[in-house]
Amino acid sequence: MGKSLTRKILESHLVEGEWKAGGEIGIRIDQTLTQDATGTMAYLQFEAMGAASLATDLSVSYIDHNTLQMGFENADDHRYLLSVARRFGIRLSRAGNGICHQVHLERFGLPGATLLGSDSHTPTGGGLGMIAIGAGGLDVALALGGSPFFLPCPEVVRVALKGALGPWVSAKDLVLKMLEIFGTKGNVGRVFEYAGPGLAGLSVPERATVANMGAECGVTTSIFPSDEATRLYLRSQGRESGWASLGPDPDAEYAMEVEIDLGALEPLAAAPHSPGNVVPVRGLKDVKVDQVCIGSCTNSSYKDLATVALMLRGRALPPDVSLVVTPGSRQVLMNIERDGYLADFIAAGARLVESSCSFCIGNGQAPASGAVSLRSSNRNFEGRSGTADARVYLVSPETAAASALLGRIASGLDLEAELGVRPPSPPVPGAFLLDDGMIVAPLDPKERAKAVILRGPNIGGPPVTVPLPENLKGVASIKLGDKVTTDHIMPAGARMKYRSNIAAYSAFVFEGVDPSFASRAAASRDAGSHNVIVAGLSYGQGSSREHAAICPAALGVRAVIAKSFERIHAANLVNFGVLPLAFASDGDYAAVEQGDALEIPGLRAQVAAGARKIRVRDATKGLEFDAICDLTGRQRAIIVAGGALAAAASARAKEDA
Ligand code: MIC
Ligand code: SF4
Repeated sequence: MGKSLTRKILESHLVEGEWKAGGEIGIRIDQTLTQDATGTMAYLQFEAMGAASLATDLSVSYIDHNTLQMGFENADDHRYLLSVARRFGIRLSRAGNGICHQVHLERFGLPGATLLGSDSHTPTGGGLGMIAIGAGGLDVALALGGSPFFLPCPEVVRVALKGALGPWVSAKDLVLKMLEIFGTKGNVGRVFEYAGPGLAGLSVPERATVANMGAECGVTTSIFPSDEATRLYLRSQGRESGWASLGPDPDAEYAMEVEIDLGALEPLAAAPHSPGNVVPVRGLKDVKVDQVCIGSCTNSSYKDLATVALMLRGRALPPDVSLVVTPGSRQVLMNIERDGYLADFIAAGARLVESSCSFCIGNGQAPASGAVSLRSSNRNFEGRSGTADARVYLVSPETAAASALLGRIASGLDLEAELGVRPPSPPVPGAFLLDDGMIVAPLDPKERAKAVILRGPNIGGPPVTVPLPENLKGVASIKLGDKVTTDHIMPAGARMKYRSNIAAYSAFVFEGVDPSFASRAAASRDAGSHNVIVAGLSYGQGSSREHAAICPAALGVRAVIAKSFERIHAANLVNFGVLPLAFASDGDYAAVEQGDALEIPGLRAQVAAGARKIRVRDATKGLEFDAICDLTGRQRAIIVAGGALAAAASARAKEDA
């Protein structure tokens, strides 16, 4: 049997384990990326590891999430990141240069390479035929120092595309279809590998949209072959020499296969409050729209914005609709300016925000109370927009623009029927205007040692972890339902400025869910008790932010017992010494209540000995149940040591001895 493209790339990077579904493999990482909101912690940890230089081929630190500088904290972070980049030979993409995934696709992604990024949308690079995976900052820091990245050997799903997208239907509708088919849970450990004749009509930025939002299904990554479209894209970026033709063997074996007829797709939307809540746009016609935001790492390429500009050309927006446009990168902005599209936005009354994450992460542009906001981004979790009761729909740029013009949810088909607007097909430049002036090149190796790392008062220390307690004796400090996201655990938006300061950020754990959690947990920690989080299915969906593990750990959380976990968050919990345990039955979950006293006698010994079933005692209810500990030997050693930093330090100490 032949091999999938996923398998070929992973096997060519294999340093530990073997190709066997479910087993753990360790791979060599060629490239890394970080962004400011996860990067400061990643580099604080990299510093703490004491590595002198980088082991990767290329590492880029992006500043894109928090660029508003509503206080000194952001600026302190930016300055720290620049100084660290200088010290270690990392490239730095300055604030204003664009969103990490868009810029990485444009300037650095390479077919056949591996990329590890401290952001859950790192799989965007799969649009270029690379294995691009999101992880916590500590995993990226370890990869920077040359450690392999460990992941469960994936189950590869072949997604065969046939036909071509119809008018007013775009790549976003394809990935929304994938979300309709696969949902946002139950896909942990899978890779979506796209194939089939329908690929020919999809450009790299369109493929990147699909790979980007595969993250919402919870897959490890998504990947497209590297073909003629890839070559043309790299050529337009002046990087054709990086191209190689890559694809699966003709008789490649897959765990599962689905077929999608692109011609049968229609405009879709993810309704509030989950990307998996997919419905046809035609069913939403009566919904009045207050705000429309076009941008984010999902949909802010040149083609996306040129298409929207042509739809707006010569037209004005209704007075009660606010249209926000955030170009994905400075390159996109310069090129739409060169080609006249920027003028269309300005003339139509769109509001321009600098190239950054902006509205997508709730950093500005919060909708009015109860408002409907249509966004071209990838997440519509409740409250993420900055307005607790806003209703956010995720749509394609075409649907967003049509809705902005009509003032209610509408697809391009409706716009064509009502205003006679024809589907635009802007020519995509064969050669983009290129300018890397806002990417700071690494210093000459001789100069690096002289670079001073600059820390302002907002830069705290790396996380402090303590070994796993011998016995757990504590309390179920909070009981949660299904699909708790990392946005619930650690709010972003206005709170993001504390990302470099664990003590300050910890005060906001579960802020939007249970505002008294942090003080309650801190009090029980200070009284010498351990905190345990109890949750339902898919705990830790969404972002890669490791603060969702670090800050609860700082509040004394030693274990999370959930019905199931999302991949990145489970790995982050392990990295920070918090034990993820799974309920064996729904009944056990139902029995435990918030406030119950929980005990696990001999916890450390059981974890170290490889026990799969761990007996939990609910002293309040007077009952006992087995929770499942599905960790590898490597992960158990990390948990017992109190986290990956502690484990790496003790490994180094052994080497030195
Ligand atoms: C997000 O989209 O939620 C973020 C902000 O990009 C996160 C990273 C973070 O929390 O810093 C992600 O997706 O990983
Ligand atoms: Fe930034 Fe939004 Fe993309 Fe996250 S999903 S990287 S916040 S644009």
